[in-house]
Amino acid sequence: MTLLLNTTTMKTQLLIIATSSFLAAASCKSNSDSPATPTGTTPPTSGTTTSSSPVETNPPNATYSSAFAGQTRVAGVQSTTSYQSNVLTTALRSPWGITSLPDGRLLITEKAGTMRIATTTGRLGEPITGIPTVNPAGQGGLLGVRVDPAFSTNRTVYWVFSEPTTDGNLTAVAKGQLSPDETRFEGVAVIYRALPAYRGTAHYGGRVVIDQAGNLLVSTGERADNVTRTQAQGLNSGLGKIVRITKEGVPTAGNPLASQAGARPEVYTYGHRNPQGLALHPVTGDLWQSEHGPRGGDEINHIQPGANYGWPVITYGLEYSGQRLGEGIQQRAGMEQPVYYWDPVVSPSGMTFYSGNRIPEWQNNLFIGALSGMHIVRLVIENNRVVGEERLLASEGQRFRDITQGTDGALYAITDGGRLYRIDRR
Ligand SMILES: [Ca+2]
Repeated sequence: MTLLLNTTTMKTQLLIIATSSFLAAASCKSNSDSPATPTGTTPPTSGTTTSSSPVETNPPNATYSSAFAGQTRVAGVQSTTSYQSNVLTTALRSPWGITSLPDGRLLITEKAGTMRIATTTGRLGEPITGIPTVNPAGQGGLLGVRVDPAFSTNRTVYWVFSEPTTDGNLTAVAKGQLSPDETRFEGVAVIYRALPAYRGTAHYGGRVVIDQAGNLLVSTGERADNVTRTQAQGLNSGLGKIVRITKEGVPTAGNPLASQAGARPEVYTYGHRNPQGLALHPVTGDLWQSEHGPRGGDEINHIQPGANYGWPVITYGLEYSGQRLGEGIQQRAGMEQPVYYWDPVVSPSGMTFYSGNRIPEWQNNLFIGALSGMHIVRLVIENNRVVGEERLLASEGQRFRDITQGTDGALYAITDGGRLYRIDRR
């Protein structure tokens, strides 16, 4: 597919149309490893199979002990419902964020600064114009995306991006209205900037979700370097935070830390490193988050307003040099424990809870794209604790960047390599 990716856009579109049906047929896989069933049928089974063995079999980097049972290397589980994955297209260019439009099609950002609409059969639209310039260097680019709950009437889309400024780069949020012909964004405005800017190209965070009250919850990174890292603990900095703002970009009234002296009023939680995943629980409405940790410290957090999530003071990981981080502590009073962590890391990125009825055993499970892990994580969660972990699509060899639930109840996932997957009951 290298040739396809290097062709002109127009030729690419034609090739995609021609190849998508082939891909859909040829790349259909299921959760069966049986060579006797090449079309991917899984023998019917019932009941949840729980293995006592964690899915991770490699040794950890650190020798630290977890704070509670089930915080890492929980028992492995295996889906018993027969499901399949289809590659709908391979022609995306470093896709980063995916979300559903009300009509079921998918809106997808591409890192270099473009956004496209994909049908659920994998047909891609032309890049939508009118998007402010992004700095795509390093980990930057056009990042997370969500559509307004009233998109059908207001056509409004919100996205996160790395904005180049004269002082450096920063994580910014923009919004615009998709034109009726879907070719461009109109009335585009940058509504939030996580200050200060910094001359680096790593750890932007970059997800956005819209809570039940209609506020934007946005994750920002601490920009990676030692000189900015400590700003994750500073309430006067926009780095290493989850911020809560209105659709106009104004700090939401009643934000939990706004009354503290010197605190930025948009801060919702702090002490984050590089949070690339946000998702709202379909039953409780609570915010959950994934965060890239250091070597051995990737986390899932259950977000409590105003709380401190500890970075860089506490972590289960090490510096990438192998040295301990700071005081080498994993717990401190006043700092939240992750609900779950991975050592070695899987590099958790975009995520979603499953609330569909296509695969009932997946309901309220958390699905997370893993980059270095090259699979989709499925976490079974009960009473806000992880009780089971499964790795999906591990044989695909893809860096999964984001995953969302379609209006049809299927899961749709994108990979750094340009693939769009559909995952559904078989
Ligand atoms: Ca933490």
